[in-house]
Amino acid sequence: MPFTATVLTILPDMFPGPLGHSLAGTALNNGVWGLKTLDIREFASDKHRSVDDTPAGGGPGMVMRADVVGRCVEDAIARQPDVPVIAPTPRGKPLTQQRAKALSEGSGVILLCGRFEGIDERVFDHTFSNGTQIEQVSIGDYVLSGGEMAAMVILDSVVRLLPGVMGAAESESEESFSVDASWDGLLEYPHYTRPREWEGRTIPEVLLSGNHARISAWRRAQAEERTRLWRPDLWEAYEARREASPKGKPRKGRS
Ligand code: 6GU
Repeated sequence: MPFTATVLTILPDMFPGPLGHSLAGTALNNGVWGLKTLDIREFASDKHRSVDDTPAGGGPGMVMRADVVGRCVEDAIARQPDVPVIAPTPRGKPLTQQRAKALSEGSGVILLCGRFEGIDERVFDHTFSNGTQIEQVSIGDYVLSGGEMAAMVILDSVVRLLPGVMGAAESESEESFSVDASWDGLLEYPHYTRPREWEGRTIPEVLLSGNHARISAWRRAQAEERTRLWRPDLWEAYEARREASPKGKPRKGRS
């Protein structure tokens, strides 16, 4: 059975959306991974199929009902009892490359997408029938109008790591935030291709030298320099790891 994502949403037509294109889309069409949606509205019980109601205590907007969302999550868990349930939300634990990698090594994920002001808090306090508690994950410190686009971002980061999705084996291992041990925590080095000259700018000579040892050393130096200048937070963590392990090869994992 391939990696299977089940997205719980009141907007199932948003999927696969961008995930139906390019790398992820090809892999989806080839059965390398599977995508299902569950329409939360199908779990409503009244004739108007309400999924939301006014907030207790007053205030703006609407809140998704615990009973409706709870039934939908239970239904998804019954089909996939062994996968994590993740709710995309700006208050969640930040998504990292490590988390994406861990998810890609599992059998799938259930993504619970909220809309309106949010989901009744009791859904997050609840332990579901198989012992699962919902994990909250954020893709960054800004607010989206619903969890769907964040769910797509999470899935894109996971799907590209599945075996057989990326072309060249090494195209992942040297890039920014790769989990590869020695490049871990560095930004990507710069890339160039034809033409050799564009708008008066040439390709760095070393890349045309054919000297692979020199090229590797140059790329490493560029990656380190960019990280130091552009992401001092990552550079500090990288240096701390390098300090703790010999030969300038940081250990796997980051602080
Ligand atoms: Cl993961 N979800 C939503 N709805 N908004 C967000 C987010 C996630 N991350 C940042 N903003």
